[in-house]
Amino acid sequence: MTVLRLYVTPASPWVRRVVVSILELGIRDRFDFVQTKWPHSWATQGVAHSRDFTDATPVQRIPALVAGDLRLVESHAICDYINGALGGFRLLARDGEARWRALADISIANAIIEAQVSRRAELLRVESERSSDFIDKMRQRSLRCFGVLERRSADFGSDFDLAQITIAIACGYHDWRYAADGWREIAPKLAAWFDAVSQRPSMRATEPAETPQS
Ligand SMILES: N[C@@H](CCC(=O)N[C@@H](CS)C(=O)NCC(=O)O)C(=O)O
Repeated sequence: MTVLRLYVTPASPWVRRVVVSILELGIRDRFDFVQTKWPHSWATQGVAHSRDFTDATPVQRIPALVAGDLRLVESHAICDYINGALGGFRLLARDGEARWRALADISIANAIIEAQVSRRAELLRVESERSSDFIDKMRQRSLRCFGVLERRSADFGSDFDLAQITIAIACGYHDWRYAADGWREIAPKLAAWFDAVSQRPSMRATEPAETPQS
């Protein structure tokens, strides 16, 4: 059986959606997780990475997956692969209406995560180079999307599928880095749903933590 090598860090919401998917599918033993290190300068500068990481991903971002001679260098491709090749399509329908509906929610949650990570990179710049306009744009985007997910949450089913996983990770990252934005006040039903799913073993095992810098 091929061991799959996944490059990770606990601070990354993109990594977390992959790891939660793996844990939810009960296939952790198929993977070797490789912890990566990132000085805060990653936000604006190239980082000196190990040879094996650079071989795994020319993009030099995480998550990255090596599965034999296959290399997948972004979280959605990795989740799609895990779901189809190893998970019997249990987290995301193979095709049809259920897939399109899930992708609609995933694309909103992904937009929140993109805004969160872009904002984080901006905040890591030296203060004199930071754009408060850009930070505010990312904040507004996140909050607008949380507002839409609040309305969607009334229709959430009981399956913790890839759409729900990605939404939960967006909520968790906002609590971790940007709680002062007040997303919970904008989306109280979503927050209550998130508090419940946060108790799942997969979510508890992947709570965000800072990345080792060296
Ligand atoms: N769209 C990509 C985004 C991956 C991403 O931005 N990862 C961040 C960590 S949260 C990263 O590796 N950043 C390092 C860099 O941009 O140099 C995905 O879904 O995997």
